[in-house]
Amino acid sequence: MTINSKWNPAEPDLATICKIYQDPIYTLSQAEIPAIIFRNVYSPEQCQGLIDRFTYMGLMRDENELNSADKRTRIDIGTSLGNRGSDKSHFLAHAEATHHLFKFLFDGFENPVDLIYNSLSAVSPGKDVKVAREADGSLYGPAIFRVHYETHSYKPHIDSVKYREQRTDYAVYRFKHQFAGVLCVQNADENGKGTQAILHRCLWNEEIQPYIAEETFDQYAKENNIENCQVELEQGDLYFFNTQCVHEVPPVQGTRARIVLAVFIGYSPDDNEIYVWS
Ligand SMILES: O=C(O)CCC(=O)C(=O)O
Ligand SMILES: [Fe+2]
Repeated sequence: MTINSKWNPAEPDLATICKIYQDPIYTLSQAEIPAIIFRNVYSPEQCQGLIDRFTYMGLMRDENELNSADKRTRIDIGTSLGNRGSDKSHFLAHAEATHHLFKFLFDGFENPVDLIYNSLSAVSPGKDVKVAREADGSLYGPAIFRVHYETHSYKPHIDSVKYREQRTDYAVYRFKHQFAGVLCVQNADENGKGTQAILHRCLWNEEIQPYIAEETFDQYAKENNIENCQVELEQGDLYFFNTQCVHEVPPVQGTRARIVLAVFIGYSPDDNEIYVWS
């Protein structure tokens, strides 16, 4: 660990972040900071309005409904490359349907997907931020709502179309770095602190892979004094992090779902395009 380098996120707003970092997204690609956090960029009233709409439309399970026959601990609204990418034509058709849905899904609200793209643009000087696409123009899903119910967790992992999924047949494979953007639409556990992500100051490499595979990363991190950063989010906060840093989200507790709007992001310092997908 380098001396004098506490691993703190860049926050809370664009003006402050840009005063300190000339090229915030580059700084994030080097894992010099754990995250870029925009506080309070989407109002809690609008978050609640969207949740009500999704529930009435049957897009997510009503959390107040006890003993539902639906036992899924995660429900997606959108198109996941991770889950659907093995069948490319089906993935792209599903993504096209998501684009249609998202054309009207936010009517009457500020468009939260645009908010993520605009925020990303603002911290990425000189880059053109666009929905990920194949050479023929077909688009990936633009963003995804993930509704996580009680017990759902993400164990320590990384996300990488390059190093983990090896999606050589997708255009996003070209990027050197991958990030995630996550807007907190609802925190779990209304009385407690919610279920908050933990980012480890540890970029993935072959040597740490066994600890991830064997689910002993937490012990490895302790033994090696690996710093971490728990990103305490409130409803309406947005954060970006480097998904090549090992990260995790502890299990959701209680009946309130943890709901996020999430994207993945492909970036190379010498590429003027940034691709965003889900
Ligand atoms: O929900 C989050 O805050 C992060 C989830 C995650 O690990 C991911 O998007 O890959
Ligand atoms: Fe992840």
